[in-house]
Amino acid sequence: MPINLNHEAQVEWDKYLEASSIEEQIVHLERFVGVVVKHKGVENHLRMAKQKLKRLKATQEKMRQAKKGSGERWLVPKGEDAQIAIIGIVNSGKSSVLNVLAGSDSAAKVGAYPFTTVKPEVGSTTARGARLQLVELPAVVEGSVRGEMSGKLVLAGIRNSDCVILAIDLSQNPIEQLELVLKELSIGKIRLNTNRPPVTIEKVGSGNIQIFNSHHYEGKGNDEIIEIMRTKGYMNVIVRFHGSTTIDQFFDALDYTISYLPAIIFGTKGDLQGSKSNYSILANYISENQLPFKLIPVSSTNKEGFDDIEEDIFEKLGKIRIYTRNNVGDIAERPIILDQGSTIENAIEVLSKKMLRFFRFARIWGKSAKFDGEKVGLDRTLQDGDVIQVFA
Ligand SMILES: Nc1nc2c(ncn2[C@@H]2O[C@H](COP(=O)(O)OP(=O)(O)OP(=O)(O)O)[C@@H](O)[C@H]2O)c(=O)[nH]1
Ligand SMILES: [Mg+2]
Repeated sequence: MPINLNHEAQVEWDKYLEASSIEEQIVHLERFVGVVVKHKGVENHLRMAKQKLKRLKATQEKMRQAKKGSGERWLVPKGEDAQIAIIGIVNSGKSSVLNVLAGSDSAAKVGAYPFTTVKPEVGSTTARGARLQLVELPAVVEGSVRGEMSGKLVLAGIRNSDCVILAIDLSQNPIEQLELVLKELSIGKIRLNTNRPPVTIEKVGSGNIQIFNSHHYEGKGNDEIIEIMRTKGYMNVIVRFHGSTTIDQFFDALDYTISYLPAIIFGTKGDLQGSKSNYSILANYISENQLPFKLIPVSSTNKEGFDDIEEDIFEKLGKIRIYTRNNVGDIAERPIILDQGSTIENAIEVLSKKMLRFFRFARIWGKSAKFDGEKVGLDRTLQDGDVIQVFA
């Protein structure tokens, strides 16, 4: 935390914390390093700032390379709090959505012809203080999973993300688009808005295959479970069912290569003719088939429907915001973003790994505090909006 900073340095530090892009962060950190008046009290802080600067520059370079995009550089390195993949069939309005969400931070080419985007396009935006890196991936097509139109790279790009925006063009048949994308993703081992199966598998030294709570299993019982596990090469394991599990879910539970990602559907081109009736058709289809998707109609051309979208994305991410407080009681404006269930230790890891070694205790305010300023250790679980002060 900033300690006894001279005014110019404090100003740059605050601007760094509020910056909404890597470029801005770098500018303010560089200025901070340039203007900070050095004394014993700021040594650690300065060292941390320099390390951050180095990391940011490395990330920036990687992003530059990814934008240039040779085959191997397709995976956009994560430089922000979360990476959001914008996906959909060809011409569904992905680049247009990216440009609206990222504003001047993106200049993805929009074209009336198919496959305008052939490499990932990157932009960024913020949601409740979290920095979101937006990555438009080239279109998902029939056969992506077999490698059509760089399909394998597209699917790898989706797996690399933390959340998916699926663009469905409301001026075209929406159900065909949804089915095509979900089919490719499903074969490509990507599950959207699907919980992991409620099964845990623990490898043990001996004892064959032991099964607990098999009454939750909706298949044919223990013999079938054992047979499936044997064919998958399992020897000595404890299998626990924590809730009702179908056979398909059981197969999924045994496959560690499946990715589970939160997702939102954008119904795009809401200003075009026929979009209203296609919206209803898609909404009905989603509810009749109990598909777990929120459907948001937007028009990139008219910039309509985007008002609450950052909120929706933040909600989907399952992240929490933690604010830090310095020794004079100032609370940082920009939160650090952590996964739900994170602890004080996880927060400090983000702030500075070194701080962990010299950790004494922390004080905490907010939902996780029994009372304001409660003294806690590294293992205290945090909740959204908590304020922490670290003593090291
Ligand atoms: N009327 C209208 N047209 C749109 C809207 N969004 C996109 N378009 C048009 O749809 C076409 C495709 O838009 P893009 O944003 O390039 O779509 P894309 O999914 O990125 O396309 P590819 O990268 O080629 O797969 C362009 O002609 C856009 O002008 C919208 O909200 N309203
Ligand atoms: Mg595009």
